[in-house]
Amino acid sequence: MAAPDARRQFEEDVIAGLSAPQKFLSAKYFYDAAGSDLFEAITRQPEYYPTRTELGILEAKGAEIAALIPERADLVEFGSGSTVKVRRLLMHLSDLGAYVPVDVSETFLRSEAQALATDFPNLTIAPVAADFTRAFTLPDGLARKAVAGFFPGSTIGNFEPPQATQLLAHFGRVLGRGATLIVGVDLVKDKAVLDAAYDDAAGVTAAFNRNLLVRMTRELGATLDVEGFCHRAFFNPEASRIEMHLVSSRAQSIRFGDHVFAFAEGETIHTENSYKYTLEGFRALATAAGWTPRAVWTDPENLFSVHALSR
Ligand code: AVJ
Repeated sequence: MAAPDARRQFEEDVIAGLSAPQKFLSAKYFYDAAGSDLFEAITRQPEYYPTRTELGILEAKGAEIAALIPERADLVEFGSGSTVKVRRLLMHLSDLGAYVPVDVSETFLRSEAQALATDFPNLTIAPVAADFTRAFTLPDGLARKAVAGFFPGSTIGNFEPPQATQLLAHFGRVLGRGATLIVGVDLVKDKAVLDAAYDDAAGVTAAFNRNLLVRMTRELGATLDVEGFCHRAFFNPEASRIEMHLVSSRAQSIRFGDHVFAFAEGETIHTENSYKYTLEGFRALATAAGWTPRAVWTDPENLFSVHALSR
């Protein structure tokens, strides 16, 4: 993390999170360079079904999904990251106005846009470096004949349901009247399948979770024992979410600067929630956010869903 503002923000959030009765950290801190690589590795684990299942849906139903995006529309992708998924739509959208990837990582945005330009030479690409959860404006010069949004990956699952509603309403304001929104949403399923997806046998998700501790030592100069915490992930059916925690295997403390955060044996840092929806549950959430559910596609096993909404 280069920017001093970003470092200070991380420090403030660590202090606030480790001072709470139930210690917690925001899942957004998983994604430094090492964490992003670990996430890519998670998506290749046999137990982690979401990425390959969503890609399968986009592969099989891409033409149908693209048919709901109006001609000459500008397509805005929120938190674009890699362009693997949007390519499954772009191949069916020869008359797009512009593709507008929105991502906080400016370097990644540039390199991905470059690669996409090579493969889709007729596509207008207008990247925006911004945090998609905050107010931002679409680039000048878009035709805006119609506007569509794309939000794959079940990233929506990282938000508490009221915040997820607010986020979809925010996308509505960014995209404007008459917009279409395509959202990927992970589904409630057998607990054993969910638990395994977030606790793979190879230990990649465990390393991803522990990377938060590694970041604290490297970026904040924290003194802590990374090996003194273990990974715990489980589906909480009452809250309909996967919870990830770092569990202290003994009484110990994390220190940096003048701060000392004491842990009892078994005490946890809650590091992530990943909400799982039913089809009806997600439609209700979208409706509360001012969208009208139009269509939904799932895989044959009903593991994952892709929703088309309009407003
Ligand atoms: C990127 C938020 C969709 O919740 O499945 C994967 C993150 N965490 N394994 C998810 C994650 C642990 C992932 N999302």
